[in-house]
Amino acid sequence: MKINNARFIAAATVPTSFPKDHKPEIAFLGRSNVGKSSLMNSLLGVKGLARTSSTPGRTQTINFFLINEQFYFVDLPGYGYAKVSKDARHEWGKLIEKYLAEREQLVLSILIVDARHEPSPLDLQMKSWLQHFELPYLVVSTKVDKLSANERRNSLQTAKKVLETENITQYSSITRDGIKDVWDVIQNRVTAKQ
Ligand SMILES: Nc1nc2c(ncn2[C@@H]2O[C@H](COP(=O)(O)OP(=O)(O)O)[C@@H](O)[C@H]2O)c(=O)[nH]1
Ligand SMILES: [Mg+2]
Repeated sequence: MKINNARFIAAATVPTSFPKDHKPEIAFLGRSNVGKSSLMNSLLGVKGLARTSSTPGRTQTINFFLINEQFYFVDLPGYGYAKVSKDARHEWGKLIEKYLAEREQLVLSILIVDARHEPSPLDLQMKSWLQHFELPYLVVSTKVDKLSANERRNSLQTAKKVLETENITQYSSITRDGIKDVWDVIQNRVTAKQ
């Protein structure tokens, strides 16, 4: 897809601040530091739109980026950050749950996992959740540039087994390996909605 325009629209802490123009939304979720911002930036071919950072857990807002005036990338706060208080985690859960369960214009959820590690129980829980709500999803296993060809094969096999899904694309935000597959899925879902 040719990106003509990508811009930040809103950082929301409550559903009333979500955009109201009913454009299709693609949500990105995954544990803190998994490479979520890097995935979004590399898909768009920009640097620094969705902020990348080495201090995980900083983003506690739902951030909306409008792409080509047509659809949104939605950056959900990363989960599983140990230093966040129990209360903050609870608030996080409620906001995300509300977004995923009730957002009508959500056409695709992209769950990001780290190709170097076995997906965690929280990752599996997120995937089960998406399935439970019958939300179309794609798992993107990122950072494959760090793996050898053999490790890549094993990583994919393990991720499929642990997450109990075939719906996984391997990716690298550095080499942009897998970018066509991810965009194909996004584009299909965006057009399906229109
Ligand atoms: N080698 C490599 N590093 C990556 C990749 N994606 C993200 N990173 C690094 O992982 C760290 C966390 O990335 P970030 O996008 O901020 O993660 P987020 O917290 O999930 O948004 C940063 O140091 C990135 O440079 C990738 O595909 N390959
Ligand atoms: Mg981020």
